[in-house]
Amino acid sequence: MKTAFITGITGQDGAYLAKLLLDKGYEVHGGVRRISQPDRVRLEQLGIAQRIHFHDFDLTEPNGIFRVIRQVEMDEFYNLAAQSFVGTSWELPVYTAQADGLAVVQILDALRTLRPETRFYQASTSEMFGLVQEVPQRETTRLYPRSPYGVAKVYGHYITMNYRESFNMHASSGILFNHESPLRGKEFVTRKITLALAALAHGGSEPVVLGNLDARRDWGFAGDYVEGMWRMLQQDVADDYVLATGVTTTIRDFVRYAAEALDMDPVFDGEGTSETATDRKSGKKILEVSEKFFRPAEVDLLIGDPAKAREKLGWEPKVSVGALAQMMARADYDGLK
Ligand code: NAP
Ligand code: F7E
Repeated sequence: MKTAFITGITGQDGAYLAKLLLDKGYEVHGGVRRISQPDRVRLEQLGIAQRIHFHDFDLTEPNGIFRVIRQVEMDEFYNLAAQSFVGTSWELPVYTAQADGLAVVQILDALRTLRPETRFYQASTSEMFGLVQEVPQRETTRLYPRSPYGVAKVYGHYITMNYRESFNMHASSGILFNHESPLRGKEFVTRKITLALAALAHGGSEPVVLGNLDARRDWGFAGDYVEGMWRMLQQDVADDYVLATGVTTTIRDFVRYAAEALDMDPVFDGEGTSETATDRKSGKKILEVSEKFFRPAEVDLLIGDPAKAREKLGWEPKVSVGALAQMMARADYDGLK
């Protein structure tokens, strides 16, 4: 039986990855930070909370990182914990740099010292491409991050490569494009949309208020992406891989897909902050735009090329963006019943 340690196990990806590894027969350990009201709701929703060995863990505490790596006899270490919300990274830039950048080298260095044979996964991101220098984006595309989050993740990405090359560690970095699910945090745009539209479908009257509707994202299903993370650590040689669908969609079209899944017929009207959407069937306003949700610097277009992952890992995304919007909208509709 293999043993895995997952940081960020209470998050969206941590929950799906823990489930995948338990299903494969792993012993799963997870790092959780101290908060006033422990919240393991995603792990409970997947019915696995009781099967996980929890450890106190905070990305900003180097001594704790060292201690947990000494204590747990692990074969694989998945570093999924992060300050993962791009918008907040402008408000908490130093904390974001510590959690998403410096903590990565603290983990790698503890592994190098205590358990150099452990296989390591770093949660890198398409946000590193930012102002994209190539379309579609692949492993070799030049990085141009556009937020403190993206900048911090670039450090985590390069230090993972550096420890692999310097110390021959089995350290891989997954450059994952946006991936969503019914377990997605409520502040991310897809879940914000599906929750608000589900409430409207239940008779509510509050439209969803969004920022830039023209941004494009390459959205996949989180359940598919954690399978790719695991496959990276099963390779003989560590490497970096893009996981993406190769399809890009505007925020506006995601609203359209989610609304249609809830039997609405959205009609968009106006431009910029005056744009709205109305459901033709009920006559209700379902969307407004506010300056408040625009970012100081935007990532306008993301579209990934997952050819290397397909070829080397045999990885394929299985859920289209339309099916994803439908899955999330229906889950929120049922959840609000
Ligand atoms: P998420 O749902 O926001 O989960 C983040 C996890 O990190 C949570 O378990 C959170 O704990 C934990 N965490 C945050 N700060 C911490 C700290 N200081 N110490 C210890 N744990 C801390 O994120 P996700 O969507 O699952 O993403 C997983 C990883 O992939 C992140 O590194 C993210 O940046 C990266 N990523 C995500 C995507 C995506 O589209 N989802 C794409 C590319 C890369 P709490 O539960 O206590 O908050
Ligand atoms: O924004 C636009 C916003 O917050 C997507 C994280 O998992 O994926 C995620 O980062 C787009 C942006 O995700 C609203 O301006 C419009 O263009 O859902 P998001 P993100 O910033 O792409 C990457 C790959 C990660 O690594 C991150 O950890 O949607 N947008 N209106 C809005 N976004 C939000 N959140 N809220 C709005 O009202």
